[in-house]
Amino acid sequence: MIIGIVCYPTFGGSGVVATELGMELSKRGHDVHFITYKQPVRLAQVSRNIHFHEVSISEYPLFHYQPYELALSSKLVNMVKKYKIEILHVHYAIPHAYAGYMAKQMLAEEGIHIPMVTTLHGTDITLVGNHPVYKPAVTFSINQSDVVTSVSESLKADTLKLFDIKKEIQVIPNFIDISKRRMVIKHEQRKWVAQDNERIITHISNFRKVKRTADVIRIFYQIQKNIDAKLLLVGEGPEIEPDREMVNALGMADKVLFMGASTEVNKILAISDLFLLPSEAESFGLAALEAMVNETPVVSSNVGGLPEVNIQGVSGFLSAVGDVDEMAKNAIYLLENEERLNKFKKAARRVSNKFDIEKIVPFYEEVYSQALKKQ
Ligand code: GMT
Repeated sequence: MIIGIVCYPTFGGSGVVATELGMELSKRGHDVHFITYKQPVRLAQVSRNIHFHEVSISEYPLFHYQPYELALSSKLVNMVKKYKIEILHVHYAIPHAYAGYMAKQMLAEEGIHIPMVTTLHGTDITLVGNHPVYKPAVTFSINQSDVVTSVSESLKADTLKLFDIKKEIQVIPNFIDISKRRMVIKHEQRKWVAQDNERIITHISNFRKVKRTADVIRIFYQIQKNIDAKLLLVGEGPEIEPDREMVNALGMADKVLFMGASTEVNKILAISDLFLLPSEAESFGLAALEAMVNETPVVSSNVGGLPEVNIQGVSGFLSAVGDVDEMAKNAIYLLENEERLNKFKKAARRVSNKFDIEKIVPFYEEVYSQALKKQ
């Protein structure tokens, strides 16, 4: 198949999933065209059957807001015609499903009928899409998609609750390439950030309010009072500066490392003993899955799709949002006993097997076939 993938090219989970999916599809013999405003960060390199087409916007002083949707839908029309793309797969409803629908309509005028698959990722539904400013356009573009998928059962339920959806929503969970992530360098690398006697606790996110990174720091504050430990904070976002101030105010500057937006996520997770994800909302929690595949158990909140990924008492523990005391207690319980920690590490890895890329990507291929049949 010749597949056009539209996504955000940044470090966010939806862009990561779209990029990993495209790379796997290309390995499986499909021709994949990424159409977005920048080369996706996880797209290692373009190859014979992976292509990247940049959507550029011509700035004009009259516009307070540059019309990205217009540029994207025009680019989609041109790329579909030029490369004979057979199917469009848009990740994140806003504005991709809307731009995809416009492209479909323009192409139909020329007798080209192309199906569109929309994958809902989370904030496009629960935080942004649900806002009255966007809601009618989001509802419309989901209903106009030929196939709609969501990354968890929980997100499907939220979508049906929040929007008037007439389409069936198929759940295809996020995935991970299990074969790529068997790191054997754990002990060598951990020396760079921690002493042998220290546990390494990690949090990775885009440091937005929804991630409750202040809770990460509060949990760690309690942990380090009981256990020698370092906290690695990986990522960038609006909460970084307030978080830095909080760390300093709590006198933990020498125990907390701000690592920035790293491309070495797997190496960092491979040396970690525990992953913290106390989010306010999380449709899936790809970062938790990435931790688990690296044998890092997870202490998280119990919102959204997290209970579908992090299994209570097996791969880690889940608590109510904001219950910092319970999360800290669970973290200490895991970290204080070597044998117990190792048991959870192995179990985390075992649970992650269920989400192996090789098991999940065929579901997308199946969805593409369904969508093509609908034309
Ligand atoms: O987590 C974020 O804020 C980024 C966001 C995105 O769209 O890139 O992540 C969402 O999609 C990820 C991939 O499907 C999910 O793993 C995240 O749980 C989801 N984030 C939220 O629901 C807050």
